[in-house]
Amino acid sequence: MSQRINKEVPDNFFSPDPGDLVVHAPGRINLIGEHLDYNGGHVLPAAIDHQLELIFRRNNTSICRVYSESFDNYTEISLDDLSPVNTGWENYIIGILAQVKKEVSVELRGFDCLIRGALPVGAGLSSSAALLCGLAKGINFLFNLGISDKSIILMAQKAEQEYAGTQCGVMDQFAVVKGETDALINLDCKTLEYEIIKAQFKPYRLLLLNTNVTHKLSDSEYNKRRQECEEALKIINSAGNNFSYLSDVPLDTLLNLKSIIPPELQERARYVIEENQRVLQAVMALKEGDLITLGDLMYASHNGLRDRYNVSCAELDLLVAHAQKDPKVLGARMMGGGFGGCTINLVHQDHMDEFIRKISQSYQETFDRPLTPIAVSISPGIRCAALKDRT
Ligand code: GAF
Repeated sequence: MSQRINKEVPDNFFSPDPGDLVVHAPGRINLIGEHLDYNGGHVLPAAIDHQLELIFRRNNTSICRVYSESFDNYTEISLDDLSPVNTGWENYIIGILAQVKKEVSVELRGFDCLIRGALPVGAGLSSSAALLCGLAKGINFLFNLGISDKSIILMAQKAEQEYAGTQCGVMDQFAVVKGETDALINLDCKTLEYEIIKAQFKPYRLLLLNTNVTHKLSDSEYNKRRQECEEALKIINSAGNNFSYLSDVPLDTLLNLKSIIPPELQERARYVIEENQRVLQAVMALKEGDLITLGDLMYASHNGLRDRYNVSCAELDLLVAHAQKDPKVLGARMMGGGFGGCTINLVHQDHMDEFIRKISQSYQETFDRPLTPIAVSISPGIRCAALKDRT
């Protein structure tokens, strides 16, 4: 077990000065294409203007000292012992340090890191990918390690899988690192090839609605869904097929094999195959400026996640149903792993306030819980700079 040496922030913990390295690590949205990354499908994420700020300084020891101001969490981790611990936050940090250590041939040295700003945890905005990629990018920059973006993305994914226990795909890390201003990433998760698509939503805007129901993916059904998909693929291939990913299976093939696939697995597979088609249609709709079709695809995506993939919940369903009745909202769906978190909505810019007012009231009355609206702009992925030069 790794030793947690200290709980209190020590007096000699650094106060940032203009020469320090600052890394901005954003959260992400996903317009459509949920649970497709680990099924080799296409996804359509983007980085957003809500972010963590990580400030780094070398400390010339073999200890990494990390303090999150917003959560008032402090930890010290020895680079000589990177075995997992019981608490979540530290495990992320240990996990990415272990990945970086494995990746580079030089000896890794210690640093101090102050984390400011916050992304809501469990809201489906990928706060963990922002933290992991932000740390990896910062360490890479601080020690001039020459690690490529692609390796950073894959290392952050591995850290989450091995140290936090979520068998996640690659979408979140990719969006956090590769996001561009006002653009969506049409990412093929099988090859990691991607296309940048201009996000032209005017006069509509993206609005997230946070249910404030917090999921913890590793505790939830997320890993189970991944296993179910692997199981469905195995059965399909046992009938003489040789597909590498579930998203490659034609719908007809699935339907013809109904008699050998348990009903629940059929539903999971059907969702994956249909959602992948929806992403490709959404890409076309975006390129043609057809926001009505895009919105319809978002609603269809939500229905699939609710009825076939079973990862929605009453709170998310109410929000999407409410949006669907409103003619000034073109599309809405749950976003991310599910079981809580946010919906993503495409709302007319002149109607934002009224929509938020009415849906918040209905949400509060039904669940006795506040709804948190988060208007988002699509922003660049991770940036590193000296604190004095930050934008
Ligand atoms: C979470 C995971 F981390 C992603 O990899 C992805 O599977 C997503 O849920 C669902 O699309 O954010």
